[in-house]
Amino acid sequence: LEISPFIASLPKVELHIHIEGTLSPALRWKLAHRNNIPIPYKTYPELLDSYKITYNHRREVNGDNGAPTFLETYFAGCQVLCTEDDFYELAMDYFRKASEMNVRYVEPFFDIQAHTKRGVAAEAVLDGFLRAQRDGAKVYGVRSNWIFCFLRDESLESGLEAYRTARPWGRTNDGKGKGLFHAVGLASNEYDRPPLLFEEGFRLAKEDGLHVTMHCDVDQKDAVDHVHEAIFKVCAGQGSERIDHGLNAIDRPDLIEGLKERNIGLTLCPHAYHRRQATETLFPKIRKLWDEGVKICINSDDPTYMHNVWIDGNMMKVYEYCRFSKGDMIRLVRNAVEMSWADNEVKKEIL
Ligand code: ES4
Ligand code: ZN
Repeated sequence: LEISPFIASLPKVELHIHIEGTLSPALRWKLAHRNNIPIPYKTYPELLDSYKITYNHRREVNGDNGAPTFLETYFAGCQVLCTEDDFYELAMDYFRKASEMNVRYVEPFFDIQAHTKRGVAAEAVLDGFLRAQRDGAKVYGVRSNWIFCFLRDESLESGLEAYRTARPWGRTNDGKGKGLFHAVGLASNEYDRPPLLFEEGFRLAKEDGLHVTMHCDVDQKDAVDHVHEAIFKVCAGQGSERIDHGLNAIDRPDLIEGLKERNIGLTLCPHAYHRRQATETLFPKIRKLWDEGVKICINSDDPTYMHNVWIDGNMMKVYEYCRFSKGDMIRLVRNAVEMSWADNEVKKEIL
């Protein structure tokens, strides 16, 4: 699908993008050589070819054919990120790309445990992103508030330790934080890892005055149960403030009602689902959520690992396949502003 001038010029807000999922093959190649990190591709074209494959979320889908899963390829890409400058460059590359797409405001996720477990200092990750947060706004006019993600396939204890380490970079309600991140999320492999396992992490973050969101990815095992927990159970029944994906809510009226009643919005990533669902199956579901009055916005997830489809390509898909009007598309961006955790003064300035 070619990006239409209307979609290209529309001001945009991105609320569901993993910064590590924006690592371009070019930067990965450069950093691999700069940091002396071996990568399993002898030439740059071979590396490029590896991005054309659609990897499965679970090994069992094709039997164990030795192919890596999607998340294995994503974490393999992370290995070249070592120094503060690497994290700065990763984020600045993204902010440049965002400004080219008329993205005005972003809430990027970061997976600090993916880096500390390789021996990278937490300070390198956080200071690199902090510098990019400031320079991205100054140089490219893209403002950002970041989201610390717990890796849900690691232990709760590992997540809590990462949170304690990162906490001085958060916008905590003691007023002492550096203001990089203002929310926590939950990412990585959710197989048998329901949101409630991380309730203590969410509670700590809430006590610190941070916002809370969590992934409930599409068609995972127990998907509707995870959505139910995210709406009704996490943090003393207050639920989460947003859900990342959450498309399976469409299968149950009580979940649709819960989302509407509690004004919990879904950050959808259409192309991520379109990789495995037919057009005629997927887009009517998104259209139905919209018609039911569930608050949704359109995002890109891991664009460089998803055929290089960014937020503009994702918006183009729903514009075309959900038959949304131009007014609907503007409403989707307004939804993103409302769902965002920007300060009210910033919200007024975004569009
Ligand atoms: C992710 Cl596609 C996906 N699912 C879960 N966690 C993630 N982190 C980055 N991409
Ligand atoms: Zn995601």
